[in-house]
Amino acid sequence: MPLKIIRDDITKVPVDAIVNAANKTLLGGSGVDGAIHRAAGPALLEECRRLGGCPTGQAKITQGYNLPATYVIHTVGPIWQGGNSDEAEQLASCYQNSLQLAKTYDLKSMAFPLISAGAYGYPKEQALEIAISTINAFLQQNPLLVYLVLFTEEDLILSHQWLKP
Ligand code: AR6
Repeated sequence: MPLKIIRDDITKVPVDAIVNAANKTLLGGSGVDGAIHRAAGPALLEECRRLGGCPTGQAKITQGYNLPATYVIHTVGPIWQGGNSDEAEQLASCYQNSLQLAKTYDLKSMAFPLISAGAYGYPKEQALEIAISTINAFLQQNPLLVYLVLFTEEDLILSHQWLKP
């Protein structure tokens, strides 16, 4: 099944797992991370404290608590530094490791935000390209319903332009 690109608030999406664009501490932050912690409630932070952080490009799973999603997969995107510091490989690893975790947990559906494309400054077109190509490569081998959830109309339009042949 091909990737579905939608505009929504990821905290409202009823899937088996939503992915959080976290930082290495896994202790919360602004952007989508803040929104997920607010919607999930304080028990999420309690569980995150026990995880001991997460390296860039890796992913860890928790319960979803008050979210409609059953689980949250926390991944840490790279901070954009101009493009010559392995940012593309690290960003692709975020998607791959999150998808792999979903497979390990036998999940049927999951939703990603556009990792690194906010506070971490990754250029949106390039972030979109990596998200779409990495997820679609995985979906050629694995049955899973995957949403890429964009937060603004502008990002959705950008994704349509990018998807044009
Ligand atoms: N639903 C879907 N997408 C959202 C939502 C939402 N509710 N809120 C924001 N976005 P960012 P990063 C989009 O900054 O760049 C945090 O402080 C947003 O428009 O959330 O990976 C962490 O703790 C953008 O396209 O994540 C880290 O310190 C995308 O989510 C740092 O920010 C990612 O923006 C991570 O930065």
